[in-house]
Amino acid sequence: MGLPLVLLLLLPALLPARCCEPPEGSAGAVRALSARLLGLAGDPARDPDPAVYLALRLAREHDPRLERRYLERLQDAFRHPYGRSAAEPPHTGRLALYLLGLGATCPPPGPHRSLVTWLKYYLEEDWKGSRRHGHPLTSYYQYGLGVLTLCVHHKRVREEVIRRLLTAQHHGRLGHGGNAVDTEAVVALAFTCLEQRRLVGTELAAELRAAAHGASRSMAEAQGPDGVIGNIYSTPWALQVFLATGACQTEPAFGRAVAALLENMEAFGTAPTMAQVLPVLHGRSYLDIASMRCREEPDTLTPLDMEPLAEVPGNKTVQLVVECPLPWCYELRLYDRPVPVPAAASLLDVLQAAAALEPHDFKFHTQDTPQGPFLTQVLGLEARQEKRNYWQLLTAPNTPLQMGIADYRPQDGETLILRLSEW
Ligand code: B12
Repeated sequence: MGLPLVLLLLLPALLPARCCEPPEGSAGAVRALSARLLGLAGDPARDPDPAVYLALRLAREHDPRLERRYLERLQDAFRHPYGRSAAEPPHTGRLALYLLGLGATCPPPGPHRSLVTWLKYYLEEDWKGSRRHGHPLTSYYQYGLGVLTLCVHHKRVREEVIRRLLTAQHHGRLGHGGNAVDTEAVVALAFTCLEQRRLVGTELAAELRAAAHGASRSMAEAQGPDGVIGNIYSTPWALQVFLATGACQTEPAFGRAVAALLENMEAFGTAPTMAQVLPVLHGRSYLDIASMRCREEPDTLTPLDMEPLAEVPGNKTVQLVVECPLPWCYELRLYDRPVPVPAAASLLDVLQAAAALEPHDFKFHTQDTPQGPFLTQVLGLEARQEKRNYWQLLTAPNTPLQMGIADYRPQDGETLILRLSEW
């Protein structure tokens, strides 16, 4: 005899909360972070970012009106006809994120067949690039995001395109600048999606399952004693993999990593970082977009304004160093000077102060990205995407910063290095 009907109906209420969700006690902090992201999303001065929209959609509570308005702004921003000139790399990652966002919209927007076709085209371009140069034209992160998105939209991807990722993972080629966790995680999410949604034959499915589980295991092994996997900003990505593969139910690293995020919530103070951490704090991964059902959503979230930064009186001095260790540079150390700035200054403020110093021998350029200003040029030397070099930010003697120029606030007496590096 089975369980009586009334007991069956009561069962979900009697069972403990799913073990893959963050602890009950963290609900208030997670809700406050969601509300703060909502506050930033309501600011018309900020460009809309599909990753922010995704985080709002994957949350447990909503503000449907504000989400709708954000979607409209996003649709406006992505309306321009697609295409690409030979000079720029394909828009694989941006379009993939936007399509993931559309996939998470309730009710679903009209068909976006032409955008899916564009994404397939970009992915093919990236694939051709990876055959020619040994890496995609964009990055393995964007290439992985492209495969994941097509899978979430239930679109098949050519086996060769998938095999490129398997080979790269197998040969440990997914890393950049020493931190590979974010990229490995995105790729493992793509593998898990393809396998779970049965978009590939049984043989490849088994390979993808093994690869995703291997990635999940190596992320658990890479966990530090503080619970962090890679760094604090890549930890949410590792958690998405534990959630998507179901490893969250058995893997002790899962609970430790969630605890690390909850202990370090102040690290997630900008819209893009909040957007990366919130889905996992709601117990969700990007794979959940594939199974989202449009039900009544609780209209219970209200935007919260960010507290202004505390005023810090006084001044500090930062030593600014510019290095060019690449073979074609005429000299290693191109600049080395103390720069006096107000105590609350960011690295961007330091660069601006250096540019204003006599005899005006320091120059730099930035490019706006959804993550903030990206340093592209220093002392007239431009980091070139196609040459895969970039201006790396370090604190002396040799520690790469985990934040961009606008977010990092150096200490008094700190030495900061801008180093032209390869990735
Ligand atoms: C690939 C990548 C890079 C590549 C980008 C080149 C390229 N053409 O792809 C390189 C190696 C150059 C790079 C550099 C840096 N990166 Co990076 N990068 C990534 C990664 C893995 C994927 C980004 C991506 O393609 N997103 C998808 C596309 C569609 O979105 P997008 O917003 O258009 O992406 C562009 C910008 O994000 C920009 N970008 C990449 N990294 C960074 C970092 C900052 C601070 C800014 C403002 C922009 C920026 O390049 C992307 C491609 O054009 C992310 C991982 C992640 N979880 O997001 C880290 C990530 C964004 N990077 C990070 C960091 C810290 C840096 C550096 C500051 C490291 C350093 N110490 O020098 C530098 C930036 C220095 C500078 N010059 O301003 C952190 C940011 C954390 C934070 N607090 O916000 C992340 C989250 C990695 C991590 N887990 O720590 N990065």
